Amino acid sequence: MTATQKKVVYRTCPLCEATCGLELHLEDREITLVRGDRDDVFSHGFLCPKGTALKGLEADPDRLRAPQVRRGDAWSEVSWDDAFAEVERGLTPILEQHGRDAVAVYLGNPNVHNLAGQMYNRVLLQALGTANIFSASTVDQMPKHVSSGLMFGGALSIPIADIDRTDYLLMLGANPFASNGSLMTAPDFPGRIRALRARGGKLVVVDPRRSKSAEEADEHLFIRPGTDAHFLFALAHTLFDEGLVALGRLEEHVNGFAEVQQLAKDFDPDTVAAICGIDADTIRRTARELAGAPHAAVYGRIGTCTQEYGTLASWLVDVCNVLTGNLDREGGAMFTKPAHGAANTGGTPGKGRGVRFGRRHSRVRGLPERFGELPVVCLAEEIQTPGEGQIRAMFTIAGNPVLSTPDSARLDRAVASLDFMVSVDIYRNETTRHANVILPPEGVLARGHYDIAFYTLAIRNIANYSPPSIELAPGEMSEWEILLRLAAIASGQGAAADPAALDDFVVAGLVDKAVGRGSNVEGRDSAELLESLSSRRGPERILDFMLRTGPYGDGFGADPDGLTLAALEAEPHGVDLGPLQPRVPEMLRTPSGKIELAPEPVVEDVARLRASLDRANGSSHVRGGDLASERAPAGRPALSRMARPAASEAMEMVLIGRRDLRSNNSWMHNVEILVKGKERCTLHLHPDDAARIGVVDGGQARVSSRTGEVEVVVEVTDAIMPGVVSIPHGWGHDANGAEMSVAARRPGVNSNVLADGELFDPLSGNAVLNGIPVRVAAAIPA
Ligand SMILES: Nc1nc2c(c(=O)[nH]1)N[C@H]1C(S)=C(S)[C@@H](COP(=O)(O)OP(=O)(O)OC[C@H]3O[C@@H](n4cnc5c(=O)[nH]c(N)nc54)[C@H](O)[C@@H]3O)O[C@H]1N2
Ligand SMILES: Nc1nc2c(c(=O)[nH]1)N[C@H]1C(S)=C(S)[C@@H](COP(=O)(O)OP(=O)(O)OC[C@H]3O[C@@H](n4cnc5c(=O)[nH]c(N)nc54)[C@H](O)[C@@H]3O)O[C@H]1N2
Ligand code: SF4
Ligand SMILES: [Mo]
Repeated sequence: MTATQKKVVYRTCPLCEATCGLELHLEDREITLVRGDRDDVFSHGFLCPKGTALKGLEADPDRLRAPQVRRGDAWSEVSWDDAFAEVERGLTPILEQHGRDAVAVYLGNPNVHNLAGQMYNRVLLQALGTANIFSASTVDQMPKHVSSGLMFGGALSIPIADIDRTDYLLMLGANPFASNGSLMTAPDFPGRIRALRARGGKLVVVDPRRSKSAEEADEHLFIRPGTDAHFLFALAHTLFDEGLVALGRLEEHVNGFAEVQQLAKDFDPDTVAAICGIDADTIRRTARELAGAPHAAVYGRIGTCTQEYGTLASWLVDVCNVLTGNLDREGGAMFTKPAHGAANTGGTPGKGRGVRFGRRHSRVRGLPERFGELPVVCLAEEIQTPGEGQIRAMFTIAGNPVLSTPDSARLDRAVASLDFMVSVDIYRNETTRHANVILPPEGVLARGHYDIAFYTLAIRNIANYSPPSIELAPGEMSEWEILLRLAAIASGQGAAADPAALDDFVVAGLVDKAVGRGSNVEGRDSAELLESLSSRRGPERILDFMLRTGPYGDGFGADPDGLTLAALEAEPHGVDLGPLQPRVPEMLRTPSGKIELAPEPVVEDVARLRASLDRANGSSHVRGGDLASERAPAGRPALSRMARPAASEAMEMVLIGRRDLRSNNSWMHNVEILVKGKERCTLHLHPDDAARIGVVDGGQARVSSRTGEVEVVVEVTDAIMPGVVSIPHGWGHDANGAEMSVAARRPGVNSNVLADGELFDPLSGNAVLNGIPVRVAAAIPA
């Protein structure tokens, strides 16, 4: 018998955007202890309960460890070769008979948390050649990509609030005390907020709920769901009205200033107050404080994106940053310069092609693509509507759309009706139970990690690579290899093709492109560069290449002190490349070389927002029944739905979501230590509303919308606005055929059966998940 191998390793936590450094104590393949890595250059020892739960996740007996094939309702474990052969058998005839678009892909959130997804999904997408690409982005941040693309010329040119140096943070629709931050990578967000306040700064939170972040703030403004754009426009109006606009050094870099001034005229605080529920004096004072603070930043997240005016709100966040001179300024909202490079660090500095939209449209509803993908609100109809181009097969990669996306009862039926489905996933859950083949990747410990996505959106320039902590177990396959083998099948090379050859091909393509133009290896010999990468394979080889050609890279010898993957391997606690630096105009990639403050598609959509002013003013006395009969048109839920019925009737309300510190969208509810204790999937209901409906704390309410109905446990709390209810998403683990035994014991309900696929932000195609019209009643016991 060999002795137990004990070791301590340092890894970046892959579970959320905060990128905390973990210190893991291992015995052989098992995690025995998780601690925050005190020497991590970014997180300095911070971790949250999910980080600790990595131990339970790795050990979870329900986590799939071998490929699964379904015949009817029966699942069996098969070898990798058999699994890929099954994929080839299922996929090939569909591609041959019905064409490339007959196969859809849905990419879920964990893809942005691992190297395989970041680097190899596009290889699979290219091999498939389908127009039917969907992802969690259109139930999340797509509006921010659209507004940033239009304003700055790149989907990922997203301004990041410089919270370590700001004096005033206006935060809308985010609850980093639960989420640990998003589109703003800042490990120990809570500590950074406390530091902001300790140095005399102010945090203002705008949210229909008094969230934990709101409790920790200097000021909390309750806002009616879906009215952030109105509120932000009223701030801009006040800035203009009171002569508080000061672009500073941005002046020469901005187009469209006069147009924004003109647009803001209609949104005076007195008009807007009635709509957003924040009084006019408070709006004016907030604008003055924002303008008066030496350094200030406006930051909006999920609550401002997943709503009816998601793109307008996302745009206005940055309009306010520009108008107060805080964009691209220390302590304001700045652009990260990531070590692995980005679209805005390559090519010609200061100018670019900008973004182009709507090259394709969805078949059934005609919704335009954004950045190569279609809105996920279209997925079910594209599966269910017969005709040329109908989706008959689907890949889901690290996604659980049956819980995560709107009208999920319908989507569940649609997915069940597919001719063939393949899931790359670690669980058999509500979505993957419908697959014919599930291909589970290796555990977290057996893979290398580097946060490509989140070091692009971080409050400092950070680079930190975690090598695999253990070898692949016998029978395990790494996710990048799975993706390449699927790509080989999709491109007709067959199930037995060698993924190594495809990997070589991918890298050679990247190198060729870089030597072609606009990089620190321009004009160099491709073969020489490939040779110096040749000791590595898979994601590590590509990462090394990216780092070396990135803005701090060694340029393959051009700068011997520059970054390489080897240099990062020598720094297990990461490398801190410093605070964010001003980057305008160098980072701009708009055709004009300017910040486009009033991009045309946005200006057009302002008309819709302006129309809502009249609608709201005309309908502020709407009674309960009126809204039930008024079927909201696409992209446009009715604005004012706070009407009150008599006691114990169904009440018209609006539904929003929330996150809990111990959850991770839908997929970590199978880890015991995260779900034990009090019920978390509850309906938050204001005491006044509870009294009207006739339901008490701990009772059951029935919540229904146009698309579905749930019965849910009520938590009466004055932390939520009257007229608004909240249910967290990612629950509803009672599906037949799923294999998540812990989650099934506390299933909760799926709030997305209530989310209406007809409601979306037209500019981005993003789903409306906050501000859904619902009726709430006491559930009558059966
Ligand atoms: N009502 C409402 N709905 C929402 C939201 C909301 O706020 N309200 N939020 C939305 C947001 S922001 C998001 S990002 C989406 C998330 O939507 P999805 O990405 O569709 O859902 P997740 O719950 O993140 O599911 C992740 C899947 O990946 C699997 N997985 C985990 N790790 C790995 C891995 O390493 N490799 C592979 N291959 N699979 C893995 C899990 O088992 C799970 O099946 O939900 C959205 N839905
Ligand atoms: N613990 C935990 N952490 C997570 C996740 C998780 O599921 N659990 N998911 C991760 C993912 S994928 C993401 S995208 C991020 C999201 O990170 P955040 O954006 O911080 O998400 P939430 O914590 O849901 O906070 C959103 C807030 O918006 C409020 N809100 C709802 N509607 C509106 C509105 O119309 N206007 C305004 N102003 N506010 C509104 C809600 O009440 C809520 O407090 O979190 C990530 N981190
Ligand atoms: S905050 Fe996010 S990155 Fe940090 S330990 Fe928790 S889950 Fe991991
Ligand atoms: Mo997300």
